[in-house]
Amino acid sequence: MQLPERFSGATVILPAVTETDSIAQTADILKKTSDADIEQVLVVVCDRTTPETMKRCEDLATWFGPRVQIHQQRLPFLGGAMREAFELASASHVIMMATDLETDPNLVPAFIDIAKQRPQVVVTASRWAQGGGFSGYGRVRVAANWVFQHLTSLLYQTPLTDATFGYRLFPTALVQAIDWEGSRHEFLLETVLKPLRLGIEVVEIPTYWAPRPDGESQNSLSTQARYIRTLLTNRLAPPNSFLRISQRGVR
Ligand SMILES: Nc1nc2c(ncn2[C@@H]2O[C@H](COP(=O)(O)OP(=O)(O)OP(=O)(O)O)[C@@H](O)[C@H]2O)c(=O)[nH]1
Ligand SMILES: [Mg+2]
Repeated sequence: MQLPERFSGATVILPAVTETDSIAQTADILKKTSDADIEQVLVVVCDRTTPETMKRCEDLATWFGPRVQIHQQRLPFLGGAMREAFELASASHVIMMATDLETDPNLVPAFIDIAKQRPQVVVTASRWAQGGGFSGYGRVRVAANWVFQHLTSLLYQTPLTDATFGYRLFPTALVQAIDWEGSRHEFLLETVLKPLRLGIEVVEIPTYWAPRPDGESQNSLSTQARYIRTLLTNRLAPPNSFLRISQRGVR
């Protein structure tokens, strides 16, 4: 795997199912804060994407012109969407985020600043880092999240504080070298566990989480139960098995 020597541009991945106004707000912020650094805007839609959301996705060309690519996913669920987007990414770095404003687009310049200084690291947003936090997440959910984060730190021997939040920047070569497995939201967890076990440095930046202003979450309790399996299997398997066969032995 040949990690990039420098940051030359970002592919921003925007998955969408039921979002409307938040797509336009995301685009506004991205354009205002990071226009010059965005090389590709990869929108991923599925058969559950509503006609109104689809229309809002098509409108993204108003902000980004030919940089926008709308991809109809073939693999199901959020993991499938992200895995296909990773394959299509063409910039040196890729930013995995959402269109529901839960991944604060104002943070994109901070991700990119780190990538410019340290092009080979993964950058991840943390709600538990000093300066971050939650509002409206629910006390039980925050408590369960805290327990899960501490279990992850213990099992993976890492000081990172937020393994489940799917707002990250990666070198594109890294995500294209890994043989990803997760199909639903547990994929978000997998995207930090596999790089960690491969010995890739992961840097955290704090973020504040607030619930989405429109549309519906696609995450469910049964999906969240899959996180445990992801946590254990990625701890037990040998790291070399995480790489595509063509990448093994060439690190
Ligand atoms: N293309 C596509 N996008 C998806 C799919 N599932 C979720 N998304 C999008 O991915 C982003 C995050 O999904 P959410 O369902 O809000 O999940 P979450 O915010 O991680 O989880 P919660 O905090 O539990 O709501 C949103 O922009 C969704 O529209 C999917 O199957 N396909
Ligand atoms: Mg969400």
